Amino acid sequence: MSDYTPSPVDEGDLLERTDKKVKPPEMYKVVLLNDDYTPREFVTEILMQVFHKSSADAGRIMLSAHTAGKAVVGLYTYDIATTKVAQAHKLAKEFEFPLKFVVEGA
Ligand code: TYC
Repeated sequence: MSDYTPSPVDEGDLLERTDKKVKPPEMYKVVLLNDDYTPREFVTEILMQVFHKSSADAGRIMLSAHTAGKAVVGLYTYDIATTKVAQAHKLAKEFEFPLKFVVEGA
């Protein structure tokens, strides 16, 4: 037998949160930086494979970075943003391209 003795509040009552302690997570921008060496197709592929962008969105984001110098890829929690950027940098390094992303507070 267990020693557990339910308190009245455990006996089928719905526990409702009365304060507002649960905040949505802070979001961070992943920003794509232009460079003169990484092929456009490679950038587009990374945006599709790592950031799950459609072909059309990936092409638009790549072109925006190419012309403006940088482009926002999306908003993510800190862990997801830094993980995706690390994956993208690893792939770029494997192919010896200088492609860079930065994570910024949103
Ligand atoms: N500027 C690169 C070229 O002309 C293409 C490119 C686009 C590279 C966007 C990086 O974030 C970038 N090959």
